Amino acid sequence: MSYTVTESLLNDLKTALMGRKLRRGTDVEEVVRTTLKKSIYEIVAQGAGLDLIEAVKVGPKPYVIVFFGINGVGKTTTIAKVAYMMKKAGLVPVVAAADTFRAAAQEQLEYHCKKLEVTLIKGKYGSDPASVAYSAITHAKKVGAQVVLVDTAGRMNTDADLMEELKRVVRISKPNMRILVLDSLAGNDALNQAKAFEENVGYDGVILTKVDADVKGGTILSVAKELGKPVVMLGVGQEYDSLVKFDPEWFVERVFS
Ligand SMILES: Nc1nc2c(ncn2[C@@H]2O[C@H](COP(=O)(O)OP(=O)(O)OP(=O)(O)O)[C@@H](O)[C@H]2O)c(=O)[nH]1
Ligand SMILES: [Mg+2]
Repeated sequence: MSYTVTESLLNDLKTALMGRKLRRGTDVEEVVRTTLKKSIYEIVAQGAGLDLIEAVKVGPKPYVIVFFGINGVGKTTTIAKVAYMMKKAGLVPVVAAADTFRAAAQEQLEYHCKKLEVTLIKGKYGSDPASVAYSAITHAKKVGAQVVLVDTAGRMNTDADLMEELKRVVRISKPNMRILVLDSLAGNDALNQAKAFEENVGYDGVILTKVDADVKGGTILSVAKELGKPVVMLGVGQEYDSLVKFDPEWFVERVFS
């Protein structure tokens, strides 16, 4: 976890414990643990609560969600999981393969969409990703689909050209929600990534992936404390159903388990 989080937890502990009188026989370790749990809960709970399905249900139709982040964090896999979740909730999604950049990106989405029986709108390799997103939105309007999920190419936070391209995708597709996908294994670099995407396009919430591999979840703690944006969902595996709503209580239990 980041230095700021560490410092804040230490301060909380000091404030809560220093000078406090404990009865003889009290389990001191237990008192420290309970205090620490409370501090961690407060950090992660402030960012929780945004519900994607609810947002789509009450939002404009079609509700457009754009997903972006650096290379390999799990954007495409997450979109497949979100499409699965939307379908299960009785909503009709359309997926836009607006990653026209990486070889086989379109095929990867095609594979998922076929399995999930979800409409995929593609463009030619190297074609304008913004126009792919636009076509998907037009298609969703035509067929009355409630939600459009826009996949974008992975881009390093330092790549100015690709950031410009992403700005264009966002400008043209006018998303109702912009999701930054972060890899929970990125540690504190996730914060640098978030800063760059915030400066360039802005985002409304975060999905953290590979939480099944992230032993204790320090990245989640740093992200919740320092970004001031909701952690919407967590990717906890490679299956379609391994996307869960972020639950602060579950997180605290996990840290201490
Ligand atoms: N264990 C685990 N693996 C995941 C999770 N999410 C994604 N992955 C894996 O991470 C790898 C990259 O996933 P992609 O969805 O292709 O990532 P991407 O961000 O679309 O990658 P680019 O489009 O190349 O930038 C794949 O092997 C996924 O199966 C997760 O929650 N848990
Ligand atoms: Mg991808």
